[in-house]
Amino acid sequence: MSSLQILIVAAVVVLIVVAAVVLRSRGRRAAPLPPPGRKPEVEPRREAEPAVRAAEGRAPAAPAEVEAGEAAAKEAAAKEAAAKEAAAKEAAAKEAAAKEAAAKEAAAKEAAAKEAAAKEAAAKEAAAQEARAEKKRRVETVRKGLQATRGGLVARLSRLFQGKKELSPELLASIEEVLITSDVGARTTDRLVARVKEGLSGKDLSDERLVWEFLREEARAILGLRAEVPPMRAGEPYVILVLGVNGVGKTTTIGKLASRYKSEGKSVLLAAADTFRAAAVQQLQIWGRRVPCEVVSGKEGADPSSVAFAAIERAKADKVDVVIVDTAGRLHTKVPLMDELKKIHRVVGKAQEGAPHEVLLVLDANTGQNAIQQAATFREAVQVTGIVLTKLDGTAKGGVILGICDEQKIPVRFIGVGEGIEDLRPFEPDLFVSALFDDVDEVSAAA
Ligand SMILES: Nc1nc2c(ncn2[C@@H]2O[C@H](COP(=O)(O)OP(=O)(O)OP(=O)(O)O)[C@@H](O)[C@H]2O)c(=O)[nH]1
Ligand SMILES: [Mg+2]
Repeated sequence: MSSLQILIVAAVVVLIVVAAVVLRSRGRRAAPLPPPGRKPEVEPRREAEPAVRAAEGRAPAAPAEVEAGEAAAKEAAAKEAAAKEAAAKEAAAKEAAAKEAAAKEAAAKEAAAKEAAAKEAAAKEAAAQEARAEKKRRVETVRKGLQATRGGLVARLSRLFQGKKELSPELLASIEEVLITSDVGARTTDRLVARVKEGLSGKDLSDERLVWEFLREEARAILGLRAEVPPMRAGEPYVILVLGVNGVGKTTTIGKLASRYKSEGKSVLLAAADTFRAAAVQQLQIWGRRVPCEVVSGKEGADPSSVAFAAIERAKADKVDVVIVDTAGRLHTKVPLMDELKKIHRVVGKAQEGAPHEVLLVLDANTGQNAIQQAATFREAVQVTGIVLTKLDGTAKGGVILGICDEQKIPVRFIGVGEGIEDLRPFEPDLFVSALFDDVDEVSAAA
């Protein structure tokens, strides 16, 4: 082949190649776009960076490709926004639910607190009612024991004041007479009459309540002496020495007292230091079996102090809580009773430091004025810490209690209102005054 022929063939080949390239690029450009809103059947190829396109020998992205990319980006952004919105909604719902739960919990707590408060208030009211009923029961019991005194002193005073308009000298004289004959005592009667004169003159006495309120307050002031008794100490016997003339009720009171301490869970030991009568020891032993508790006694005629000493020694060894020492009310020896009692007091103090912790003087309410005299005599011999006034159940002379407290300034610790084991009551001035002067209905209303 000639060189010309070769040249022509080469030119033709070049032309064919150029034509092919041009046709290819035109064909691509003419490719139809998918209808709007419809996804292209084939995911449009993500346009490469211009540099890449150049490297591939392709032209930069055409406007249609850019639009498709923008739409995809918008769609992604919309999706992202929707996801964010959904997340925010979910968070808000969660927060609302948490708030609701917290509110419910707070409401439940409030309701529970209200219920608890209501229950507490109901319990308090029930306790107050029970306390009122209990006070009424106790006042009624003491009242029964004071029936005779109410019928004597109180009823007579009541009759005096009935319908009286003013405090005349005659009325004052009658009040004086009632008080004296109820064994209130001359000095206390004088003081009371003076106070009545001071407190009630010029007042309308036909208002009975005024009169009773006045007398009640006076009685309360006289009887409100406080007993100074040392506290019981664990491991040491608490020693109570019981004194009084014969027949006043010492041994009976000791039995009742022992029963009281036992019911409080204390261990008790009785010392039969009345050694002058065999019967006295036996009587205490009967009480010992009834309570029950141990009784320490000596031989008939033994030294009462030695019996008391031995009893305290035993109590210390056995770790007994309370020792109660019975004594004689009358001696058949030449030793005066008061000397004997002083000796017992001394010896008891040697057996146990600080003993006797209480010295109880037993007085029989029936003996009236004599009881005041007895209190004075015993007080001179030994330091009496308290009084037990017995047999209040059978006397109209209960007014003696006012005289004893007012004149001797010894607090009343217990009152005896019967022979039974339960018939010893701690003396509560308020209760006593209510039982003496008030109507039971008034007591329960005021409690
Ligand atoms: N009604 C009544 N009787 C009582 C009361 N206290 C004691 N008595 C009775 O009084 C009497 C004498 O009581 P006692 O305990 O033996 O008196 P006491 O002081 O130990 O007598 P002596 O050992 O002889 O000094 C007994 O019949 C008791 O039952 C009481 O509060 N009311
Ligand atoms: Mg006795």
